[in-house]
This record gives sequence, structure tokens and C-alpha cells, in this order.
Amino acid sequence: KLTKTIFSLLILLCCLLSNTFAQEILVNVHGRKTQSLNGKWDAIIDQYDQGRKNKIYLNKKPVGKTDFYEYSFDAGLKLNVPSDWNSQLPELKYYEGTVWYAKHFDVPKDHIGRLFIYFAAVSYRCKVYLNGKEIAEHEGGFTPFQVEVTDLVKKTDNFLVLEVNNTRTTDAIPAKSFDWWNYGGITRDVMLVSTPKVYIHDYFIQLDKHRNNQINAVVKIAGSQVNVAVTVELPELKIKQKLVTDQRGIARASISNVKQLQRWSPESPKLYNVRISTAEDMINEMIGFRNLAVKGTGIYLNDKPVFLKSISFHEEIPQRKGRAFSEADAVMLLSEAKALGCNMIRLAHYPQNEYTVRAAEKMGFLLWEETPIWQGIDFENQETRKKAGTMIKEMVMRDKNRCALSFWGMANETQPSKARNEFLKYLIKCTKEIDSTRLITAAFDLVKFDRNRQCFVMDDPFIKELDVVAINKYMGWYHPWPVTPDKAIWDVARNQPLIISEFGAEALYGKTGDADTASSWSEDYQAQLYKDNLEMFKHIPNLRGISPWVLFDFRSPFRFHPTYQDGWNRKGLVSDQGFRKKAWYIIADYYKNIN
Ligand code: GCB
Repeated sequence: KLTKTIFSLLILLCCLLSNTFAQEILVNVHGRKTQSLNGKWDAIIDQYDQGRKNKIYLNKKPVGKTDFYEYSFDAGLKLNVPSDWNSQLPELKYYEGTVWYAKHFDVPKDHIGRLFIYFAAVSYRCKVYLNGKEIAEHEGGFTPFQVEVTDLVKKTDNFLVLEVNNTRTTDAIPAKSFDWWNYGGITRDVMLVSTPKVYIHDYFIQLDKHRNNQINAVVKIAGSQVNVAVTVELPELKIKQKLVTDQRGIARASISNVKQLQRWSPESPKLYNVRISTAEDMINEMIGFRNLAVKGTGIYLNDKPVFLKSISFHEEIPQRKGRAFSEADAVMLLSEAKALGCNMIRLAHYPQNEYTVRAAEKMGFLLWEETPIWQGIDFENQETRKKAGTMIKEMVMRDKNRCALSFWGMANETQPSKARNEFLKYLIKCTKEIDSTRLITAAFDLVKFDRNRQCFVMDDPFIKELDVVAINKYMGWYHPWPVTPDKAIWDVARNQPLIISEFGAEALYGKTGDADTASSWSEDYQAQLYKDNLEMFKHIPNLRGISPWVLFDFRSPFRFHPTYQDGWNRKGLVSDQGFRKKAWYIIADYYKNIN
């Protein structure tokens, strides 16, 4: 009986906590009334994790003559927000641990209604304290979260503290080791978001998956408010639709017979102003409309077959040796992809910031966005699975209105097992609960050469769960050629569309050498490898796109060679200094000539 009572009390406690802790994220914070909390924050490096015990979030000052505190946020280290901490101070380059951040803020003078603090991303885990009280926690370095502070703020001089930790652990996502830099800190924007009392919490507006003249809209009002009048307008198309919310606070409409809709495409990335309003609230957003489908082994965009000319990049500005965080950063990365002739970006290996996603849509790139489920994830761990589910929901919630978003990537390079299958199926379920319209994919590295059949094959039944199969294959780099490239025939996922989601080789910019010797680390070897792979691609009958690895050299603790790598993965088509390597021109030429 006692156990039962304790159990019930625990459940009650969990329910109470889950109400106060991070909530389902607000869609389109950029379209709301916001006040930035970016800028210089006070910081304390807490190498031994002593800050919580010392309650440094209380920010106490000595009062009596015997009183003292062994900390102060005043006059100490200052860190930029947003930004990783590693690139801000030489001592923090390799730091993995805890840093405390603090900032004072006033509530905007004209604020009425509800108030949220929105964190676009904090890497990797964090606790949030406001005016001395813990109010939220979050895990996952690449997705947003928010906490409502309506009843917790004072008019002036609020004291916001974040305890940020980027220690790598086996139960985390990504896990213990991964081929990119483990940047820590408040890496994306922080903002105060004001909404009316009854506000538009969420909406999902897109072209019907099967019709090119029907726009479907779902709007959700916070607090499940019934009978709220909602208007959805697209002034340019002369659409004004009035809806009313049901018991769950949700209003739906299928706006049919839409006339003169210009569909979004990479060649013509047309976006429309969409206005959603209630008596109290109004949000505007630029939204595009397009049809995307798989038929047989084809991928169709606006009813026409499309070949994906993709590239990947990490969320990193190589010249700054730091994480990308601004619109200017996004434009820098994307412009290089535009120059290469791409029509798609595979955002590797995690959801990147919203500036990048929105700028990519405006510039005309299809997008593949994925979770940081990279090699080494603990698929047996139920907690890890739960975390992955939350992360993928945060990703889909944030970007579901971006018509450029075409692929939800579940994982990268996982090995078959019952636990892996269950885990990934759960992620597909979490994704489809929010958005069942995008194509589901995952990248695998299991393709092998079958000597009897003299072709490349793959044995992972999980691919049946996917709309599009993606293969990472490093022919000529990690795998020697078993036959010459012109004889490299593929029989992989025969009845599904296939994308080569990674291939490539390392080359140090400016290094010349033998085009047939990998250890020359030369641009010549990399260029020849690209030519060979492009030759092989002619023998993949269901090939519907390629995504070379990778646009820029990027920093990685996996890369030890002192002369050629020096802490950099050199597979970039562009060097860390921004110079194009020989292989860049080969891909630019290929993309120019393939349709
Ligand atoms: C891969 C991974 C990617 C690595 C790349 C490499 O298969 O998906 O994250 O960076 O190989 O360079 O080894």
C-alpha cells in the first residue's frame, strides 16, 4: 500500500513538474512581438560543477561583516550570446563542462498579456533560473525551447541565469563521440516573446499533398479555447477564410479552388504573405506552396521529376572557427552552395538555426533536416529514445511551415538491430504525429560489393519504412574500388528512390600530388575520386540525387594528422580559408549539366 501511495505521489509530482518545465514550442517566434536578450552576458566557468551547490543563481551579495560569497557575476568574464564559448576565449577552445550565464532584463514597458523566454538553442543541456528560482530545463543542443514567465517576472531588473553543460555522455544525442566540434554555450538567439492572453500558439499551412489548388490550414489557440474566431488570409491570392476553434482549441480549413497560385520551386522560390488573426492576436509569415511526392523510384516536385543536387555543411563558419549563428552566417554558407549550382542542402547532422532554414527557402534550396542520431547512439536506452522523440518533435514543430523542407532525416549511419528498428520507428511516429506530408529518409553506410553478383548490394530491411533511401559511400577513400568505376553497378533499394547522401575524400587546399595516391592528401586525388564516383553514379538506376561530403572543411577532434588535418576534416570542396578546391569545379560542372 505504501509503495502504491509513494508511486501515486511520484506520478503527481511528475505531472506538476511537466507543467512548469519546457513547453511545446511556439511556432514562428520571428513573427511575434519580441525583445532580444542577445548581447554580452556575464559568465562563470564551473569546471568542477560547484555552482549549483553554492546556489550561485541567487547572486547574493554579502550584507554583514562576516558574510561573504565565493562568486560574483559582476566584473568577471563576459560572453557573447549567441555564440559558442569555445571560439571566444583560448582557454575555452577544448572546454567541455559547465558555464553559468547571467543577464539582467526589464519587461518591455508596453507589455500586456503573456510572456515567454525563448531559447533558439543551448548546447547541450541547460537549467534556467529566474530571480533565484529554477524554472526550466532542456536537453539537446540544436532545437528550441521556451518557458512561460508571465507570473514570474518583475517589471524591472529580472535576473536570468543559465547553467549550461556540454559534457558528452553515452545516453546523449549525439552520444560520446562524433565527427564535428562539440561547441558549448548559448549558441542561438534568446528572446522575450509577448503574446496576448489568448494567443495563436501553432499553425500548419501548406498545399495539399495531392492537389495543386488546395491549401490546408490548421490553427491552434493556446489553452484549448473553444469558439475562438480565427481568420486566415493570403492577400495576394485574395483569400480570406474565417474559422472557429473546436473543443481542443483547433480550427481547420481546406481552402479549395485556389486560383493563380505560383508554386515554390528552387528556380522560382515564390513565398506568399499569410496572415493568421484572432480578435486579440495576429501573426504574419511568408509561406510557400509546392507539391512533393514519391512515385515508384521517382521524386516529384510540382509534378515533375527532380534530381537532387545537394551539398552538406555543418553549422560552422570555418574562418571564425566557431558555430554559425546569424543571418549573415547563413547567407555566407548558402551563397557558396548556390555558386556550386545546388538545388538542395542536407543540413548535417542536426537541425541548424532558423536563419539558415529561412534563408535557404528564400534562396531556393530544398532542405533535408535531420536529428543528431549519428553513430554510437544507445538504442537500448528508453530515456535516450524519449529524448530523441522530443528533439525530433521540436525540429518538426519549428520548421513544418517551411515548404523548402522536403526530407525529415531520422538518423545517420545506424547498424541494424531490433532496438535500432524500434527506436527509429518511434521517431517516424513522432514525426508523423506532427507532419505526415514530408518524405522520410535516413542515411546508411551498409552498402557492400557482392563478389558473386558483381554489384553493390545492401541488407537492411528497415529501408522499407522510408520514402527515400540514402547511402553514404566513400568509394576510393574508406573503401578501395573492387572493380573500376565504370563497372561499379548498384542493386540497392531497387524499388525506391536512392540518394547518395555522402561521398568524398580529404584534400589539403593547395596541396598537389599523385591523383592515384590517397595519402598524397592532394586536391588532385580528391578531384580524381570525384570523377570516379560520378562515373559510378551512372550505374545506379534508381539514383535521384547526390550530396557530396562536404561543402567546407570543418573542425573535428577525429582528425589527428599534424600536417594535413591538424584538427580539421579536410573533405571540404572549399577550404577552411574559403578557397575552392579542384573538386569544387567538377561538381559545379556536373550540376550544371544534369537535370
Ligand atoms: C561519415 C559521416 C560524417 C563524417 C564523414 C567523414 O560517414 O556521416 O559525419 O564526417 O563520414 O568524413 O568520415
